[in-house]
Amino acid sequence: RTTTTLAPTTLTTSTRATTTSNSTPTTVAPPTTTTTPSQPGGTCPNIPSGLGSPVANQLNDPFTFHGGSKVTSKADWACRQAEIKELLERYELGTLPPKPSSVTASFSGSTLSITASENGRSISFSVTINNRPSGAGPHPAIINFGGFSSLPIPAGVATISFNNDDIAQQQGGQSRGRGKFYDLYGSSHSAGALTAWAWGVSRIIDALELTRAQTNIDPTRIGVTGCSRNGKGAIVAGALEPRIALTLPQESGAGGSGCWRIAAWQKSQGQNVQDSNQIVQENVWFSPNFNNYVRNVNQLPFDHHLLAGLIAPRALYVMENVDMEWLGKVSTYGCMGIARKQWEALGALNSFGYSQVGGNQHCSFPSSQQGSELSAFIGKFLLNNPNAGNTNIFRSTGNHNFNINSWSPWPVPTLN
Ligand code: MCU
Repeated sequence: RTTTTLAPTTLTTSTRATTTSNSTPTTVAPPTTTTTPSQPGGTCPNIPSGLGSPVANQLNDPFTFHGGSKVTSKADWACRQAEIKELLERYELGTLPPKPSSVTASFSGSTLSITASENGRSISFSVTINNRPSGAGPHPAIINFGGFSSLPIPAGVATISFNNDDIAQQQGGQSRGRGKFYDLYGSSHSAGALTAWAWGVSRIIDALELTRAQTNIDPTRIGVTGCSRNGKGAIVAGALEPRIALTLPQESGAGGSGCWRIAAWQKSQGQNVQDSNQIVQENVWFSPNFNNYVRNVNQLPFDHHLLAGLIAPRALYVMENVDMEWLGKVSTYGCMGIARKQWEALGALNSFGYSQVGGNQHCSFPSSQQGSELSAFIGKFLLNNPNAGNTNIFRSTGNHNFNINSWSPWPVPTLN
């Protein structure tokens, strides 16, 4: 048996997880600390320790703090986002370290080289910037997890190939604690691969800020995308890194745009859907701390509608595949249909898109999502074209037996 103690923001003791595809995941004791989110200028309520009351057959209320008080303003919303981020790190994702004490970068040819140092250790990695537009600039760019994307990215937008597996491996249970993130922070760090990758995305943006004059890339107009497991990476990066202007997860499914509770419900209806129990045995995307909660997700003080809500009111366009039951076709539809209410509360529905179509192979891009959807999001949020088209999208070609409103019975305030 292993134990973990969480100090306010650091993991002081932990062990490497030993999950393999056929074994029961290692569990660790739940943290018991109370912390206050650091929200500059805000008077955020303390986050109570403990999980709170279970939430069943509905998703957690985004507009009620963990301690019970209500979210009534945009300032409160910033506090609630800091709280949700803390809770997600504590129970599911693991700790996201702050910016390292030193980050340096250089740009040569098309290679952006990045070195991050902390506590006497340092790591280096590089990304490739392709299709840099000619012309005055600075130009926007999209970071591609895995270095490849089937999305049709228009001229005028550079692409940045990010080898996320170099930062944190994802080859099943034996990948736990492996990759450059863990070389820097130690192999027993609480972060799962998704959090480690988000940290890597943040360092890419740090590097773009440092090399503006050389790259001619505008670090305030950065998009992020990835498909499937790397789509989970894209949505988590968008959630944890507020400098990302446009988040484009493609077929991320369970552990991405899907909600744990809705996947569990789908499973109870006999559907072959990936759920929390299975996902922690398949790979190391999450913190070992999450293993404590995967058998009873109703006790979590969040679900992935709140992960998405960390992006609100920034732009999010979620692409899903209605033919793939394993991804959680009902779960992503319901989870994002409910997530959308956070953009509604902020008066920002023009920054939210969910589109679920079919007929395409997993991770190949269906043309029906291009002209009026993806192009509109890229045009408006990366190319600064306010007339790029409608970006208030919620659609599925499926006919789901799922009641969004009964799963979100709480009122949606107007936040000013
Ligand atoms: C949808 O993302 C994953 C999924 O979570 C896994 O269960 C499956 O094995 O692989 C998918 C994927 O990344 O496909 C490329």
